Amino acid sequence: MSFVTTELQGAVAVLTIDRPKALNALNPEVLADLKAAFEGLDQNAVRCVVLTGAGDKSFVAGADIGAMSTMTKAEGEAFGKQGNDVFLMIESFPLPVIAAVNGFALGGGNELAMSCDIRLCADNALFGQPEVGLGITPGFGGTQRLGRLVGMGMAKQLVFSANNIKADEALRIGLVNAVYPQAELLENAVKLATKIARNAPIAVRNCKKAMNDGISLPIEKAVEVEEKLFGDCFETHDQVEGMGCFLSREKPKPRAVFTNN
Ligand code: DAK
Repeated sequence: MSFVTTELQGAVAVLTIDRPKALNALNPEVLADLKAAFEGLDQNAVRCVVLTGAGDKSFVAGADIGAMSTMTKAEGEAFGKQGNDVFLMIESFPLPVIAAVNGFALGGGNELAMSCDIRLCADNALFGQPEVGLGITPGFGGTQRLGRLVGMGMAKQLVFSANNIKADEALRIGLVNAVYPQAELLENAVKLATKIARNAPIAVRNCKKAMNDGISLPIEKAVEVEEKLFGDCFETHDQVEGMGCFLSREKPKPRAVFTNN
């Protein structure tokens, strides 16, 4: 029995964190299953991933407070490392990952959503970093990714105050890209993923890598990263087919299998 299910919808994989009785809170087993679910995806067949939570109440209500409450310093550190390793793997996963935030995204839940490339949410979503109220700092990247996404002033306000924000405020500050009625969230996430999945796979992967790798570099170095990944697209099937079809006014033929040539 895994705490994460995988469902394929064409070239889109929908991964669902399935621990609804605990509002999908992250314990070491859930984190291990999440890692295994990503690692188990066939990257030749899947072109985009949607990550969501089971039930209609919660994406992820945070790291598991019960599990953390009895941890020693060493265990806490190991748990923090396990979470950070999984979230870094998702952030640098070759395929785009869309978080479909269907309710609570608190603490580790917000941090998980922030390790995805794109966040869409339901109108009942609630975001926040409540950790300082529990006597800890955000431990899965919250002190680092929130400021990068919404600016340091707003991130500090959210982290220091432990205030939760609703979907409309998350949209206003740029934490999410769109808000949908709860019942329409997943279909809209899959629709966007399907649109992404139809584009040239090498180009999409290289865009993600260029944007992720470049963000922490000075612009002179960042454009070098872009040049390299731009150059990598040439002589690939996608580039030859994409440009050839534009010139001959044909529709590019979708490729069933990803190959790096
Ligand atoms: N952990 C464990 N169980 C949780 C949980 C959580 N985070 N959130 C909810 N649950 C469980 C509840 O205990 C309850 O279980 P039962 O009592 O039924 O067995 C069940 O889910 C339903 O929850 P409620 O009955 O409380 O449901 P309500 O609708 O009344 O309230 C709520 C929903 C989300 C407002 C409430 O459950 C809540 O406040 N939950 C905690 C939210 C929270 O504080 N999340 C942040 C957790 S801290 C680090 C590594 C990681 C982190 C930090 C450091 N290092 C190692 C450095 C991350 C920290 C966090 O994420």
